[in-house]
Amino acid sequence: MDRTFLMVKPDGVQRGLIGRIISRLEDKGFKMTGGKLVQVSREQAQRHYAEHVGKPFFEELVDFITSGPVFAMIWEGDNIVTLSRLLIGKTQVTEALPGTIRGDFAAHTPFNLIHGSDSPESAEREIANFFMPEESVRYEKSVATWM
Ligand code: IDP
Repeated sequence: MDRTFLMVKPDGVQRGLIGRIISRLEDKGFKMTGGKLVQVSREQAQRHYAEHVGKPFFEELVDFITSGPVFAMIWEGDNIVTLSRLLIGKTQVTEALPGTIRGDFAAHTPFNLIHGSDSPESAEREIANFFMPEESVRYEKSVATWM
């Protein structure tokens, strides 16, 4: 089963959107297999956003992600990396379409509410940065054959 790392960013936690964001993923039929509130350290944030080191917004991004708790999650589903990014919407809020999480709830970049891995390889790297192996739970959903 494909899996990905999703994280409600500090703006989403502060705005009380954890539940509504989780609902979007549950509505699609995906399965959460790990989840917790985390106060991200600067080192952990720098590892998470290593691909953006040197970009003009990097320090601002690390400041943002460490500014309050995030809700870190592992989710499973067929093609979940691609499909969850479609649900999330484009990075820039001016391009995020209505109907997507960012399109419906975010109005300022970088405050775009949620992170989603961009490849299965990134997902595994990001999961390892946030979760111990025993923190993810294996279980079956009885509706899985219908979705
Ligand atoms: P993604 O979150 O849609 O995968 P990335 O390009 O990986 O997008 O960027 C990571 C995060 O960095 C974005 O979600 C956003 O919060 C922030 N960011 C990206 N581009 C900019 C920018 O041009 N200015 C400020 N922040 C940005």
